[in-house]
Amino acid sequence: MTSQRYNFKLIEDKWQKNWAENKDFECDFSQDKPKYYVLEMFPYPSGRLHVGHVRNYTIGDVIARYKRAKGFNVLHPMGWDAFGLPAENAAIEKKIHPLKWTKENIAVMKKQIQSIGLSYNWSHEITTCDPSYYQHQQRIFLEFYKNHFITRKKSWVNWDPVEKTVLANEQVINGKGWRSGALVERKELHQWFLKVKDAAEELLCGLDELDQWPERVRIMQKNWIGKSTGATIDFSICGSSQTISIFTTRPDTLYGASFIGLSIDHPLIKKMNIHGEAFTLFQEKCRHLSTKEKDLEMMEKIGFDTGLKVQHPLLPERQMPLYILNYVLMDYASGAVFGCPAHDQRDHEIALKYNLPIYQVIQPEEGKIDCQKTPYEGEGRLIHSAFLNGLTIHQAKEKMTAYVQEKKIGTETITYRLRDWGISRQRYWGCPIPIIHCATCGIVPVKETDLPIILPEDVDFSHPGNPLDYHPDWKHVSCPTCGKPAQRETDTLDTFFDSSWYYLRFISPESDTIFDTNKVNHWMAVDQYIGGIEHAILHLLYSRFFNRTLYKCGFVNKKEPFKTLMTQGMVCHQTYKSKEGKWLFPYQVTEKKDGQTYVIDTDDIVTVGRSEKMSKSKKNVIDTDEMIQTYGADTVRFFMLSDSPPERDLEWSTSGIEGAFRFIHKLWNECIDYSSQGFLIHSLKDVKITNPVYKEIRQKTHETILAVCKDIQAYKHNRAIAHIRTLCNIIFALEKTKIQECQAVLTEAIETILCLLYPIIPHITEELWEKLGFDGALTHKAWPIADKNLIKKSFITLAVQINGKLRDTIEVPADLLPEKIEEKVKALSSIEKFIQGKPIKKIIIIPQRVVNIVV
Ligand code: ANZ
Ligand code: ZN
Repeated sequence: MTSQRYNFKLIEDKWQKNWAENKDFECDFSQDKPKYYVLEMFPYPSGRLHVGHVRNYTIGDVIARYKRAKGFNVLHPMGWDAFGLPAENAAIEKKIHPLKWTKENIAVMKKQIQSIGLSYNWSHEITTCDPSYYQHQQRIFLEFYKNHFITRKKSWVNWDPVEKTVLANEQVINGKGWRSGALVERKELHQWFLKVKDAAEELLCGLDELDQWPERVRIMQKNWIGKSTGATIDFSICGSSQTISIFTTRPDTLYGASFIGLSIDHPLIKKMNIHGEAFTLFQEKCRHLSTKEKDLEMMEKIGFDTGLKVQHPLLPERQMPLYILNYVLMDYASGAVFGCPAHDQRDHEIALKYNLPIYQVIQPEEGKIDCQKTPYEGEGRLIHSAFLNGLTIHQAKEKMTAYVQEKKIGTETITYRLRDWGISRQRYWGCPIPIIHCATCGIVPVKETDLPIILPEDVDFSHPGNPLDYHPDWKHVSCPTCGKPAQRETDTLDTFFDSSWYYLRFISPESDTIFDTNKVNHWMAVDQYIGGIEHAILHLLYSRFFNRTLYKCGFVNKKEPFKTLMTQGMVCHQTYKSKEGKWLFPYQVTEKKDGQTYVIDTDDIVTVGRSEKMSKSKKNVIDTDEMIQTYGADTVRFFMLSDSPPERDLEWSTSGIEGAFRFIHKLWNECIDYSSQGFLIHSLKDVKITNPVYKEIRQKTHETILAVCKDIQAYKHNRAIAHIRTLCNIIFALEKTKIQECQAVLTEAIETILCLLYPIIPHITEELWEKLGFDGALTHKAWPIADKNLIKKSFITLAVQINGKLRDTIEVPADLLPEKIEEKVKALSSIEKFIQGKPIKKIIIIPQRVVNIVV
């Protein structure tokens, strides 16, 4: 009976073909079913699917299949985030054209995805490097530009002088270019920006509405937006009419100011016309400043004394030196600070280094401190601060802010850490920016009718710098306004731009406008978005900004794009090291009976390290293709979902996957056994169940339906699986007889098990469904409904007291509401007897235990 063996290859192949041929997962734009849009973050086509992808998509697939069975019209699309640097690197290193490299990778990864049996609407597939996608992105760019959401301004970038290119922060390693090794320079370039900063407040407030997002993500976004309230105070330079505006979150410490610091990029510095070797040296040091915030925090704080003095606004006798400081950023607040070394770490470092006075102005409530040695940044009360003395920090902030406003030397100010989003990349493999630069007319947007601006394919990567710049004719065009020779913008768009609106394009990828507004308004917002926590800030914030901006331009009718968000945990694996201290792949080692782990080839002992996030550098990775080849997609899916809830890390282990494999085998064998012994499918309609054993099985079956529903909706897939396994164990252990009653109850249980397991392991359940002779395809079967009458409610017994004396007991459902309990207690005849018509003063309920009536 070889055909009865569990051959997952044949089965998985068969059903994947079947679903595709029947177009089982295509959704229509019908209004009669409620809509459900489930989306997993689309992948970058790097070449191979990572285990993390598989987990992400499997979680999404369970939700999509479950929602379909629940009667929803489900949109579940997949596509490719296909522009970006790796393709360009491949072009340079392997001499493959980025387009070819990308297309080949997509083909490989699509096959991998299909082998997992994911229920995608493949007719909605999009690829961001395709003109059919990016031409609409160019339309969005023009809309945003027209409505002043995009601007061009100068900004500092990391410049690799050898490669003649701008580097992303990640490409700067220890201050050097990652490929050339050249010392990175700061360079000011004209760049395109999305004005995210203007939306800071609404992006912050909008977080309150996202109550179905993980709290952790909302906090991360809040911190990133970084709202600070403080004051901007004007300081004047001694012997000059020049003033410097300074933002501070600590106006309470104004009497503690001992120096003033400017950013190296502050416009005043140019005016000062400083010369000399020392200044050149200082400038040189600043030239290699990182634009990374973490680096700025860690680096040595240095300053340059301009020799100028600044007047303290409240103390006529205090004139403070004016320094240029390497930790003051031009793009935060006004690019200037007043140094208060007693209460700020960075300022303290500077004061010690340049021997500047340290004035303590905050005193902790208790204990002694010495601010000359270490700065004090904690709570306390004001000292040495005239009218502020004795106040708390909070009170003093308010009082000082009011004071400077009244004296007209300052104002209350709110600032945000959030910066405008630089979207220009000096790169080839990205969406061309639809702008033309004309010597006469300036910046001229490309005419809508001239779109798309297609990326040329014939480019040369042998030259350093941006290939679009060196292309012989691509950038040379005539100005759309005056007709004179002009040049195309050769910067391309940051790939975060591509992924900030793909969820909208997915809805109507066929549309020849940006999107079909009717459909977009029907399907948005995304009901369930699933992805990695690494996107908690940038991608999610940019997408929120994009959607809100499209809303303002009248393109969509909802402000927030993602209603519910789930961030899945990492996939982890133990690490292995050889005796030489080299990392080993899991497939190179084996654990023997003695509990030790050995290298398979040499029998050398292996050091087993702790489980960590899978990463190529530590070789603790497993190949998903190989797993699917060995165990089948259903087993991989089952294991990934059963080990831990989606939000938690998943510990990959051979024993875990083998356990999953055994369960699936068992399920197969039990079902096949059942049908091959001539057991029939029996409807429960014609059978009366009297045997208590079978009654209990029915009850368990219906309880399982209810529990699994609850667990899937709460994203506790692991718990749902545990419930189904419990039911399976009961059924598998049952002595199966041909009594009608037994067969009918078993039929119901098996039918239910297959339905409940279907979203998790769809191939084998479809096959068994067909083999056992159930009606139709499981894919089209509605989700089972639990018969509430069959579910035993749990009851509890409460003691009933009158004025503290036990008078009776009462049995009530465990979840009965307090007011219902009161009603029931009042109706007890025993109680009436004791109360004898006296008015009840109050009823005290001690949950799960006592009801006390006070008369
Ligand atoms: C005086 C002071 C006294 C400050 C003190 C702190 C402690 P957050 O909270 O992040 O908004 N600052 C202002 N502009 C800056 C710039 N462009 N680059 C670097 N630092 C800047 O930080 C606000 C504080 O950072 C401000 O408050 C200012 O220093 C500094 F005991 O002013 B403070
Ligand atoms: Zn012109």
